[in-house]
Amino acid sequence: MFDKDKKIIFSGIQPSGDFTIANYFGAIRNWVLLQNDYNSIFCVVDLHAITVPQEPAVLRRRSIECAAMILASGIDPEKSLLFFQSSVSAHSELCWLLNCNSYMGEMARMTQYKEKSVKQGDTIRVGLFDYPVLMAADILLYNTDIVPVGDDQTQHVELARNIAERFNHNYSPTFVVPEGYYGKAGSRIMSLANPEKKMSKSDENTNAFILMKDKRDVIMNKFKRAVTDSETEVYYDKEKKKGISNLLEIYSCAKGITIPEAEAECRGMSYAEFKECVGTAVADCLDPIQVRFEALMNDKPALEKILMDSADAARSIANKTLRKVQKKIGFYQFGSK
Ligand code: ATP
Ligand code: LTN
Repeated sequence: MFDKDKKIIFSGIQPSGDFTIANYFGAIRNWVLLQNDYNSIFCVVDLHAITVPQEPAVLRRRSIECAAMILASGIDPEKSLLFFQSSVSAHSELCWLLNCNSYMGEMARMTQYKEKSVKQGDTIRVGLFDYPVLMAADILLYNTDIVPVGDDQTQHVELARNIAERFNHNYSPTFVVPEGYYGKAGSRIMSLANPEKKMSKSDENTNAFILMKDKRDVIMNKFKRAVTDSETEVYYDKEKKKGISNLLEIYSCAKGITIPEAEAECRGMSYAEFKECVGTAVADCLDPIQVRFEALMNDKPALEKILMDSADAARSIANKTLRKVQKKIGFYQFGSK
């Protein structure tokens, strides 16, 4: 399936909540475009999701729904691999080996850890601290050249690069040093309830995000309530008009146009008219994805086959890397001279 002349991309997404339009515009939509030009590997990272508490039955349902939503968005199983992280044990195993080559100091600097640990009080899981090393393992197992993610993951991709370079230096060249890829628009969609904060699928305020599963009336209502400002004019200014600028960015993503084009279309509208336009554009963009999602969820055996076949293919690539690393580290090689 993979073409030797093409570079490799890998990306992951957590089944920590139903996907939002930020996950779609910031990540999944880019994957769909990139899969034509790269050997593409996508992973529903369930091991990452349990770094914060999850209800087992909910995690199980969400994991399969997340996979279906990725396929419904246009990931083509003929071109790309899509599997659950927990199906390929090499992810956990390489994570341990990399843990022993990573430093507490560099991990303690991770802003996502600092932000997420605040919410956990005195029950912060060790896994939450270790999250970026598992992410490095995900990436490095597949000789990944490019990692398409949203802006919030820059620091984690940088850490994966540092871990790869250090390992290559301490042992001998082993890992490909990956590069981050950030889409032009939509790489940082903000919360509708607080445009100072990024839109996040695990936000406790359901008005903060639009889910990819949300029906048209819910979408229209959430946009109606979106926080803006006390002016009346629609124009783009990321400093002064965070709420409106975020809506313009969402509109441009949903319509597939640039922000200046979106601004030109919407200038002169009242805030109420503008919000209605954004809602309609988003609902129109999600409509066909929701139809495909329902169809995929109604054929579980076919969906499971895609995930299992992909996991088999991923496992064979990942195990090769893992064996190479174990050998370099000095684990005993049976049958060697
Ligand atoms: P959680 O709230 O559980 O941390 P999340 O919504 O931040 O989840 P992730 O699963 O961590 O989403 O990220 C999946 C992908 O979506 C990543 O590539 C990430 O960069 C991208 N992404 C997440 N939030 C945004 C956002 N607000 N704008 C653009 N891209 C985003
Ligand atoms: N931490 C990522 C999800 C993720 C990921 C990866 C992304 C886990 N492993 C490997 C790219 C490559 C996030 O988006 N929050």
